[in-house]
Amino acid sequence: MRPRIPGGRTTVLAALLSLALAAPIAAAQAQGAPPHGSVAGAAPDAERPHQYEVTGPATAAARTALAATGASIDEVHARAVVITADRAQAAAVRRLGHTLRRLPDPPVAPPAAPGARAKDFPPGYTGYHTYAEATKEIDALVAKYPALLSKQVIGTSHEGRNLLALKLSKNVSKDENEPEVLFTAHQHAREHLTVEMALYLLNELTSKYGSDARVTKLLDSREIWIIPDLNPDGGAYDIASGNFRSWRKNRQPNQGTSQVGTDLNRNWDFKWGCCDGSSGNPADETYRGASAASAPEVQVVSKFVRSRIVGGTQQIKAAIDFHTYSELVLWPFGFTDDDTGPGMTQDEHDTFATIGKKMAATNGYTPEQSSDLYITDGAIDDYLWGDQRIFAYTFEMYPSSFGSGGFYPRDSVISKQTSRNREAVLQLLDLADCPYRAIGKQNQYCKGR
Ligand code: 0X9
Ligand code: CA
Ligand code: ZN
Repeated sequence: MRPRIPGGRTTVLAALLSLALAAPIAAAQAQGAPPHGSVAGAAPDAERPHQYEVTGPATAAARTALAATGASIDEVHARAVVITADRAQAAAVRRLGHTLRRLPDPPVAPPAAPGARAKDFPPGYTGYHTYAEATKEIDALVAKYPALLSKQVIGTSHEGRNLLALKLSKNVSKDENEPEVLFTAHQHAREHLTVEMALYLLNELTSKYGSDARVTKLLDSREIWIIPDLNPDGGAYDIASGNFRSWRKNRQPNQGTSQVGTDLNRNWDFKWGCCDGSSGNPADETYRGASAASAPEVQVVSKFVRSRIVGGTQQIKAAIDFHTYSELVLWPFGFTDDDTGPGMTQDEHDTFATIGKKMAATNGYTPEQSSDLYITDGAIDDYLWGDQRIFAYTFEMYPSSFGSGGFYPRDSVISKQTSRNREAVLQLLDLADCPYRAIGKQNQYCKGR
């Protein structure tokens, strides 16, 4: 059967959670998180959702039922979860019989002038890259390492921002017959740390080529794709008012309603909307969109992934999609509780689990099948595996809980929390020539490569 969330971790987190709940502000500050609470004069944002600690749900089935209210589940504990919900979703969760406790909002900056658009992250967060800053940094890296790094515009977001794919390899301008690996980030607008993860990888893998033996060998023998920002519109919207908006979805309007946005990680074209793992209500955090791949951002990236089928063979062998938060390494499937079944043999499951645990041993995250948390349908990792047979993982980055900053940890953590995943990334790159090597079955599955 599926592994349960290890008791040790849940116990520690439960203790942490109750500590933070007893004195949220003090606990948060003790751990280096930003001060919470509103600054006098800050404009209240009636629309913005809030985080709640919900006591009650103790099984994946109970959490899936809770997710059906349209709230997003941000943390999972043995007998409680943390959710993000608007007023209606919070009421629906209460109707399920659970007890809700509201958590402090992310920090509020002094109000911007009416109508003014914030150009940068607020104080304490300026180390995060806005879309414009990330673009500038990427262009500078491409100019500095033209033989190793190339940039393609693979399409545009709903609001017209460029969606980029960066390729890293020796002889980068040639399509060589080398195993390819894909790293994606920032499907969810408020998960800004994931863009920093992508930028860290771009910097690390270019600047260490020729001096670090492992990096050199991997760039010599792999083709690495990095899509650093799947949801630039959502990211910009999340910071535009000068206060964080806790926004999750993209910024695509929905017909017949004023409710904006699709949850990109419920919009992928594999078992889309199949299994109560997403919402059909445009008002919800986990709205799956009008149809599979209806979000332009998902369409563009799906098309890019399919473009890597060369001579009938998908060149991309492995992938990580970066999210925050909870410090987890997740693997498919998310749409079903079953470990194995159609589309997932025992050997495939064992390969996923073995590599997932190996990576988690390097960064201290908790490894598990994604449906151990709750059911999700239309998520990217299910698509990449189910449709393209790519060994695709989801990483939920720092922190482990809202007490350490939740979706909004300060910029001082960026360096430590991105480099923390270096070893896991290098291991996946190394295994990309034959993931089945992780379970000793390379001769059975990868002969003649
Ligand atoms: O709900 C999600 O999309 C992810 N959590 S987040 O807080 N970043 O929104 C978890 C997805 C888990 N399911 C799969 N990876 N399939
Ligand atoms: Ca190459
Ligand atoms: Zn996410």
